[in-house]
Amino acid sequence: MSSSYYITTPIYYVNARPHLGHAYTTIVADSLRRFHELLGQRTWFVTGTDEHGDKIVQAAEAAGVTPQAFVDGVSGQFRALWPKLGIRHDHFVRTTDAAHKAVVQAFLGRVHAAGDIYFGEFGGHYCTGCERFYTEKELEDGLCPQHKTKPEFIRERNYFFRMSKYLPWLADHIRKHPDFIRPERYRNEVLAMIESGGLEDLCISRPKSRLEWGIELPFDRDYVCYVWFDALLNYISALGWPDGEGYDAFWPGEHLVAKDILKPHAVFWPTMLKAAGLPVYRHLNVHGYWLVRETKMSKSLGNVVDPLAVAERYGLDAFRYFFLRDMQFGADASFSEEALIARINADLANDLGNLFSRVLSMAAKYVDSRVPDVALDGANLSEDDKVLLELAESAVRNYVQLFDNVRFSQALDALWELVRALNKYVDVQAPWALFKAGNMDRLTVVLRLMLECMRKVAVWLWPVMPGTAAAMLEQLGQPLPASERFGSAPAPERAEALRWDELTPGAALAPSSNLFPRLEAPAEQKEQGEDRAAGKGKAGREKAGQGKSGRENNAGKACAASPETPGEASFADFQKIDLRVGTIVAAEKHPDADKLLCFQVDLGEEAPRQILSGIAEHFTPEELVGRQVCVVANLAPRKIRGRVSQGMILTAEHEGGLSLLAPGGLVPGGSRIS
Ligand code: ME8
Repeated sequence: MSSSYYITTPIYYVNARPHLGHAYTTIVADSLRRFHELLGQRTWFVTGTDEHGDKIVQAAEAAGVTPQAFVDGVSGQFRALWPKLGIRHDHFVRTTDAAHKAVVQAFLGRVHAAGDIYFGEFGGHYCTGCERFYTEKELEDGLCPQHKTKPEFIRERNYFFRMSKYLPWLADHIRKHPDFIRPERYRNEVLAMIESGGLEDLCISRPKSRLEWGIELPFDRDYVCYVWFDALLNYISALGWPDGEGYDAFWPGEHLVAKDILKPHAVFWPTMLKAAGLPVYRHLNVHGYWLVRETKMSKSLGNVVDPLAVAERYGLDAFRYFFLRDMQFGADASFSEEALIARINADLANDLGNLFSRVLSMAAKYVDSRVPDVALDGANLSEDDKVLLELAESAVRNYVQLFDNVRFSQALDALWELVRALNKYVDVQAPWALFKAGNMDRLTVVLRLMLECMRKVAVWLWPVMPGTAAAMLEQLGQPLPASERFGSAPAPERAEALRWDELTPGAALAPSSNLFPRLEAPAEQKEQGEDRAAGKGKAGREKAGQGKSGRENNAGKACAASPETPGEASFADFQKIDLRVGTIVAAEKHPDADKLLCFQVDLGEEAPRQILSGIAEHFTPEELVGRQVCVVANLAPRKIRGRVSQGMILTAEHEGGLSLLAPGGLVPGGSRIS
């Protein structure tokens, strides 16, 4: 592993405001940089704006301002957005910066002096949208394949870069370095592009008579540099090439782009570097498009999503998590609020949030919210504990390896294996039972082990969800250092993955946690959800049994199997039902349903549960607060009229109306009914 890590995003055109696609690339770059920082590497992260070329001139004209005023404005919007999305770049490069211009001219001078730039006449189909010439062969029905517009045929004298000279070397380099361009599908695409023989020398100038808004060629003042040749050089101008400290420390780095700009990054850029005698980048990481309603975002279709609005509505870290989890890196993915909400509820509220909430509430009850002072050595670990530790170690190892290979979705899934295993471990170890039995030795081991594993989860989530990770670590009594950087503390990945006694014994834990409250589904989904909850239709019933934890699964099956008139139940069937005594601590009418009451019921767990019951015709909410009731505690959660009900209150129907079942005398909340 190299001691330094340099990551870049494309520098974005300033002819449009930043949207969801730009936010994705930049958030991924930020996560990658944080991940490598966590591995103990020295990191550098550059993003910026691409401000020259025809497109910008046209956009400025349309806005009625000078190109400079125009680019200053939009570049400022990009720069202002990134911190709001939790992005911490080290340098923001602009192609109109004097330092960048000087680098472009120095680079052009070097390649020209080496004889790889020549003057010639050229006729081609020019697409303003792409800022490039197309050959006849590349057009589709005479139209630009990207923009579906008719390019203008232009014949003019220009400067050319001898790109074709370096193509055999490039093909060889790609073959010898399988992850130079990744994922593989793009590597194959580039090899096919080179092998097709369709690539020629690259026209790298525009006569000033046609375009003035660019960087002047150092060897001919009548020409400006082609926008792509200029833009690609940002990756080294940002490091102060040729003799800046940053260049020495961080080049070669790696790039992150979407598939739309594969060719300039996979063909133009490495051949440019080779011609100038510079090392090529380590990896080109290529992702697909975020689609909205199955199409690429575009202003004219009116489906452009504002990333800040999404982050403000659903929470920044949840949004970042969704981005990395829902896109298989390399393939296209569909963005929708429904998908975002489903992901937040399943992974963050149910799995992760619930884990923190349960364990911290138990720690509050049983160990006075202190990290138990107990060593996790072989002697006091049970078989279950050892299995959990092994699973945790392999989950973290897989996470690190997958993340490093830009397979973010699979990496997070690997980490979630640990989150899910922890939730299961709580169910199986039943700390409440250990407490009741006075088995504090075992209880402290169980709690400490879970807290240590939760710390692992928090640390490794930091690249993706920095704010949440900081909150989780704080809740675990291990606040991040004020600088909020892991980089300063060397954390070689294996040592980090294998260490288990990082928490400070006696450190104060948060008494409770509410990291990710469940979100409501949008209106149209709500209907479907209610149908499912009410068990209408086969699909609904089947879905009810698809809960993630074993507890939900069992309950789901019990639910689906419940016939109109109960037949004989085996003892094993009966044992599946978890009946408990609960105390109603709060009650209110459901705002949208006359017959429903919503209760908060204390079942001796970390927090009261919400349970809905259709008994509003028989009771007022006020008269029930403080009453004890019998509850089916392991019923799969159901959504009823927009609210989740986590259990069922048992009643007896009789001629006189309805009675609540209750124990004969006052008993502790959560007492088992058998
Ligand atoms: O191409 N899904 O700038 P650009 C995912 N200036 N990512 C998307 C996306 C989508 N729907 N839409 C845009 C340029 N992106 C040049 C780059 S680099 C030397 C010069 C992201 O503003 C993605 O990263 O058109 C894509 O490659 C980039 O924005 C294109 O940005």
